[in-house]
Amino acid sequence: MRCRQRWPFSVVLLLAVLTTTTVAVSEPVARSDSPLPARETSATPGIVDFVRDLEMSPAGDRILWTYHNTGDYDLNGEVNISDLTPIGMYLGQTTASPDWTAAQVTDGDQNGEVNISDITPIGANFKNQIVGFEVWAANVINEEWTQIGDVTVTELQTDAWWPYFSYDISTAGYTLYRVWPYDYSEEEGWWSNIAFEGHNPRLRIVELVLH
Ligand SMILES: [Ca+2]
Ligand SMILES: [Ca+2]
Repeated sequence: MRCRQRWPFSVVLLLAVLTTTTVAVSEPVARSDSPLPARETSATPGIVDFVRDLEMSPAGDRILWTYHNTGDYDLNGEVNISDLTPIGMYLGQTTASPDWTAAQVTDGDQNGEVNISDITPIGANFKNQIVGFEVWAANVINEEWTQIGDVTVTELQTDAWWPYFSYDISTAGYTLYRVWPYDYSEEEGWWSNIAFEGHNPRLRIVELVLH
């Protein structure tokens, strides 16, 4: 009797990506209304999802922000074919699952479940990259900003409700902070919001990481 051959799940996912999704690369955009220095931008590769939730710790010794690069399910900074693996790993997980904190990054279409439809964001964001973030600081918003450091995706932290970055500013000596994402070709994304003492846009990272 002849047995029907079963294909590995990863192969099925790969075929699904190649046949059902359209590859689209976003063009980076720089802010034109910012007092920060302007930069040249060009097309490809794409860098997306600027930081909206930069915040300072209550002690004033750290700035923190979450990581968002839709389709980068394995959190290595780039959306590519390897991001199919986490879909297989977390397939069927929902918001009710005990390990949803780990699985939720793979819910790329944000419908509350990891399933086959989460392949589509991989195709839609294919090759989008975030290699790291420059950290810039100033004392007055409209005066000169200075780059004081750099944080790479390899420093991503995963011990909270969502992957995040943390940068030590305890000896920096400034009052205002922003971060600026960049990719392999040093294309830049958008400036983040400004973090300063006493003003945190969401406090969600601080609440859940530091407490
Ligand atoms: Ca990836
Ligand atoms: Ca989903």
